[in-house]
Amino acid sequence: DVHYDVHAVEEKWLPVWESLDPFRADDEVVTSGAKEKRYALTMFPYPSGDLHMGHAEVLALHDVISRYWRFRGYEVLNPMGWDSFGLPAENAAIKNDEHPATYTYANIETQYSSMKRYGVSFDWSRRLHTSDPEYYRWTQWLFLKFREQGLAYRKNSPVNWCPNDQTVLANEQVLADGTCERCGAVVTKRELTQWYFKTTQYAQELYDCLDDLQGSWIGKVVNAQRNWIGRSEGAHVTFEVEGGHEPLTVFTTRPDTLWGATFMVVAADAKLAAELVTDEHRQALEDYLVEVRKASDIDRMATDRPKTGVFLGIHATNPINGERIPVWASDYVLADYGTGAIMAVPAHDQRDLDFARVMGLPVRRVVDTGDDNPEETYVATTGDGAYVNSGPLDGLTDKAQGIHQAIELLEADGHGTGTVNFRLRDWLLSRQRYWGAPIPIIHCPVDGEVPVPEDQLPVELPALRGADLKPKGTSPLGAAREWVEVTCPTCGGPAERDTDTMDTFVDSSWYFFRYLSSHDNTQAFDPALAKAWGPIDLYIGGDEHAVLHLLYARFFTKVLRDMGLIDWDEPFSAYLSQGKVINNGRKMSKSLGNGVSLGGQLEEFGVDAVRLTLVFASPPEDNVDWADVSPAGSARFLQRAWRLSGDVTSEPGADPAGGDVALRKVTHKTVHEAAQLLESYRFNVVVARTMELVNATRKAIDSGCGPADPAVREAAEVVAILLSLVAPYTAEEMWDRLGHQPSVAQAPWPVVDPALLVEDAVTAVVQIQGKVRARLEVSPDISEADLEALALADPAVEKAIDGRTVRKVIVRAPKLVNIVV
Ligand code: ANZ
Repeated sequence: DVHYDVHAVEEKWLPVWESLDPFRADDEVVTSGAKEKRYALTMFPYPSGDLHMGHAEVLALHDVISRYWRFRGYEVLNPMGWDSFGLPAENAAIKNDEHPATYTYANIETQYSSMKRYGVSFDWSRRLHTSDPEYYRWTQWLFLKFREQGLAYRKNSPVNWCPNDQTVLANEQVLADGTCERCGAVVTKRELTQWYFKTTQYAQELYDCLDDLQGSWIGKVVNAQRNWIGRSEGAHVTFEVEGGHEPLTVFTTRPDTLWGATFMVVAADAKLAAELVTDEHRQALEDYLVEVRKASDIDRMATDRPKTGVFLGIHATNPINGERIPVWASDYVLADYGTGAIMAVPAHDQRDLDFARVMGLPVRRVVDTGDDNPEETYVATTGDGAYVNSGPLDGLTDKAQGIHQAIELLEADGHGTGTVNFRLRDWLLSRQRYWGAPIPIIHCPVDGEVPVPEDQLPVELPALRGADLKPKGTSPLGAAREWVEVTCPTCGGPAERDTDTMDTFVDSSWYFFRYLSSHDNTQAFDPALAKAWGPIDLYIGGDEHAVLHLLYARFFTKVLRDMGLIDWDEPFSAYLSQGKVINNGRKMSKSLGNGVSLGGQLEEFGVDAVRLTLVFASPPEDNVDWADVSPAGSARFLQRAWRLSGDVTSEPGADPAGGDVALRKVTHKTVHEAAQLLESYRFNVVVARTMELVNATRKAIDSGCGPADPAVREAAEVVAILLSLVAPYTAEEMWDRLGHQPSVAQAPWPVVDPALLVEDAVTAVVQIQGKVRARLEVSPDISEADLEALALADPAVEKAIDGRTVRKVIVRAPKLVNIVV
């Protein structure tokens, strides 16, 4: 009876849990207010292959908090599903020559049984897959609702194009080095008509609400969101252009430097450039554009990149001093930021200065910062300083004041206005790929864009069995002629379906609403349930989604609120991103050959040992290096914990009141601290405390009060309950052997007796010549030396000694000190 068979225990408890179904969330008790709710969410996986170590970690962490909340009496909603549309599944399917649906649903089943075996406390009755028509029907419905409000629209513009995946990408899907986040190919630009969500309409609110999330969201994610939205305060300034053109408006964060604007630059690939260029310079612009189309936005903005560009042959007038300045085109100005045109102030902007230097354009300093003159050094100065050559600003020394005055001057004579600009772009959502939700729009030569009537949703994907789904630059759906050719819902004439599908990030922007009503075929979700369950109390997920998914989900939430479907502003009250599971200091990868198979680890050590190892290894947000941890050690610890349950000889329900006080104190202190640690997500420390309690209990059994003492039972039961947060099988087995009915997940959370938390103190009496002079509160195990020192240092004692020589000190720790003078 010293070992248990981990796999046999897994086999034993899985069907019991299945029939007990202890994790089903009850809507009724929450809508009626009978119980307080907690909504625990973890990112749902893509069904590519089986679960891996990364999944194992996030699931283990997530389960700690969901199980804990349930113990504390909350009604917990803890759902799971699959993000089952998208490129990973489609690419894998193409590679394996399978239909994406076959591949996807087979993987879902594999992952489902792995999750079950992994023992996560999900409410499986709410399971969903975003590629099911019952799900994407509502994705399409939401798209139409967004469109009704002008929040989904189509426009023609240069878009990011992945030449490998042959599809467009949202800005968020292009990495900092200008490559595709999925396949690593260098992203280029293409001019296409595409669908967008108007995320920019919510830019200000998406930005402002981050202040409220600061503190309950992991800090780096809040910052990443802030940077991505990129709020800049500045001004729009309008310049008259010669040759009968429309005036040119620029966005600038430094209107105070207007006196130093010596030329203007428009984005070479913006329509504006083609409109402004004179016939004489047109060919040069077109030649230049061929080069520009090859570069990514990131490259283009890079300060250290050699500057290139062409003169457009025209001049503009600086509104503040009437100066005539040339207008150029270059790729360092982006077409879709601000107005796509800038006033160049080379003395105080390094990119402008580099450009001026290459093109031989004038440089004029207007702020003397005390640094060397940029006109000579070619190092732009950006700090505060005294304004020079700046008319009414001369003499000022404060940048904020300069900006303020410049805006006032511009506003006074109608040449500009103060404004706020955001880096955030509208979300490009259409994809030229098969495996996604079809865009529910019909294009009619008479009526234009016609929404598919709601009662005809979902627009189901045509099966296209056996068809070639390889990306060709246009959607494979175009090949399904019978599907494409429809009659127009408005005029009844011949029309065609939109053949693009939606970005998978659309599917995942609202799945946490669908969990509330996953089987409701009358609505996307029930607003009453959203009111009762929302917002999500803790969202755990990977860093890689810090910008894209979280931002899109926040955007959807705000739109749904404005539609009156929910009454909360932010979807995730708290957000935690887990670290990665690495090996030998490096990310696990095929090429490094350092991958660790989750299946192999589970086979060797069992589910509980793997889960415990992952939770114990580090705080949730830190990486876990599999080379530094010991699943074998975890397995040994679990066996040790389990042995306690066999050693207890008192009966279930034995009153611990008269039991061993020392052990009881450890037990109660452990429960008390565990609760505090769990509330602050310090799960690894909870495991450490549980280990200490196991040791204390072992000691009590072997060399203390003995196995019959009810304090031993109390301790072993607490071990089972705390362990159930990370090692549910071992905990269930312990609970059973301790004589209780399953499941330990339904056990009452141990009640802490505050009296047992008090650190003991005893009163030591200090006598001088037999007379009591002081009383000291000391620890019961204080040493004789410490007690003597304390007594002699006491002011009352010192006073009573009054400078006389101490002859003798008799110490009886911890109660008595007798001083003879
Ligand atoms: C004149 C100026 C003088 C500027 C100066 C800066 C310093 P953020 O902070 O990112 O919003 N800019 C505006 N539109 C641009 C575009 N489409 N592509 C590239 N650059 C653009 O940056 C705003 C500043 O970036 C603007 O302020 C503009 O240059 C430039 F001493 O105007 B500034």
